[in-house]
Order: sequence, then C-alpha cells, then structure tokens
Amino acid sequence: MPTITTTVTSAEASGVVTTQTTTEATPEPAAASGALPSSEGIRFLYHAGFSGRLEGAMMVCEDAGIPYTIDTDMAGYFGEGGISWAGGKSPGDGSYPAFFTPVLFHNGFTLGNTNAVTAYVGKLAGLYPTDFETDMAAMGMAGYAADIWSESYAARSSDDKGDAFLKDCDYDYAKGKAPGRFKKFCLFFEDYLAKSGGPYFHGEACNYSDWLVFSALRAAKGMWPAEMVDPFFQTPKLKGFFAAMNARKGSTAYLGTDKEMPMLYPSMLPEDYTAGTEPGF
Ligand SMILES: N[C@@H](CCC(=O)N[C@@H](CS)C(=O)NCC(=O)O)C(=O)O
Repeated sequence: MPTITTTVTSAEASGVVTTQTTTEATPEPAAASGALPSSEGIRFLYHAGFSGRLEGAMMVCEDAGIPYTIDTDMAGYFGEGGISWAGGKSPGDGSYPAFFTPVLFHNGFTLGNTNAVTAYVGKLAGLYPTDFETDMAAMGMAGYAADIWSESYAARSSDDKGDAFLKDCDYDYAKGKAPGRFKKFCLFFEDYLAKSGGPYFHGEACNYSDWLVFSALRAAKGMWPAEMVDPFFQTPKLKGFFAAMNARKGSTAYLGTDKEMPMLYPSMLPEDYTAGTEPGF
C-alpha cells in the first residue's frame, strides 16, 4: 500500500530543533487499487425520447437494482447542436473523451461506447464473467451485438428498407456486403447457444453480453413488421434465451412499466415500411 511520509522540523524558542517523521497509508482511488467503486451515482447521457443503444446498460442496472439517472442534455457534453463529438476540446474531468452516446459518467470518470458502458455497469452488477476465456468470449459476443445494431440501422434506413438484410444469406463478393446477414446471425446464435447449453450465451450464468444481444435483437424486432422478423427467432435455443431474458428482473422491472421508453426513433419503426419480402424461414 502506498504511504505518505511527512517530516516536520520545528525549532523551539529554546533553540532545540526536533524532527518528527510520520508515515501513514494513503487512501487509494478505487480504480487504482483494482477495487470496484460503489455503484451509487451512475449517470448516462443519451438522446431524449428513446432508449436505443442505452437499453442494455439500463436493463443491467435494473437487473441488479442499481440506481441510475439519464441525462439528455447533449449540448452540455457535445456542445451546442452536437449529438456526438464535434471536434475541439471535450468538456469534463480529465477523462478520455466519448465519441457518441451512450456515455456513462461515474465517480469523475467518463466512458463512451455501448459495449464498454454496458460492461462497466455489468461489472458493478455482478453480470461480468469471472474467468478469462468467458471474459474474452463475452467481449466477442458484445461485438456481434454491436454489428447487429449498426447493420440493422443501416439496413432499415437504406433504399430497400432492409429487404436484403432479412433475406436468406446469399454471399456474393460482386454485390458487396453480404445480404441476409440477419438470418445468418440468428442461426449462428442458435449454434452458439447449443454449445453453451443455454439458457444464456455462456451457459447458466447471465452476463452483460447477453443483455447486449437481447437488446440488439429487440431493436431489430422493433424495426420491421412482426411477420418479417419473428420467424428468425423461432429456433429452440434462441426461444429459450428470449424466455430466460424476459423472465429476469432486468426485464420485468423495466419492460411494461412506466420506466419503459420507446426503443427506436420514429423513422426506424415498421410503420413506414414499404418494401416487401418473404420471411427467411
Ligand atoms: N458503435 C457505437 C455506435 C454509437 C452511435 O452511433 N450512437 C448513436 C446514437 S444510438 C449516435 O450517437 N449517433 C450520432 C452520430 O454518430 O453523430 C456504440 O455502440 O457506442
């Protein structure tokens, strides 16, 4: 443990000089010692009116009963009119800057990126793998969830409104990015869950990456008419995963309560869907 040594030398009126040295333990910041900070005071920054990529982190907090607040003052962090890093100096406390939302502020620390923010609260919530390989596997799974978010958003706002994304996977280098990635992802998840034994992606213990995938798939479910997306979720293990996640406190304390926000912004909803496609299976 680091110490502070203080030497005080004093000359008294008698002319006697005394030197006193005291050594005491320095209080260490939680981060430096490796100890986890208290989960009090978590604040997220996100867009007003929808939960989007913040949903996973919120549900992790709900699962563990961790209090949090949501700040929607984008200008307060990104500057007037900004919804992501706009160049120049990032405000704050000396932490690294965050590029876009969701952002977490806690204990004077600022953290950007959905996966990092969800892993952070996951660690405080006890929803973080304790062994090295599962830790790495969860990071991989979190990355797949991020891909689904990005690809779904891009597909839904493209000219075909996601037609190709939801089709049978049809790799063709000449067409650029593979159409049909969504179905392929869902089949991959089924395979992964079969290996893990379920109900979660890494076995019987839920971790933050389960919430990230759950949330990413819920987002995709929210973007297209049910008959187009639900067929992808009918394989046995994936159904079991959804059932297990829906039954957890993180879901029951949030979904269907007055805390629940719309997950998506209006142009991502199925209402303006015009392209037509057959469900993948
Ligand atoms: N991969 C990033 C993507 C973050 C992202 O694109 N966030 C959206 C909100 S959900 C955003 O801030 N978009 C505005 C922009 O990129 O300027 C993450 O997961 O954190």
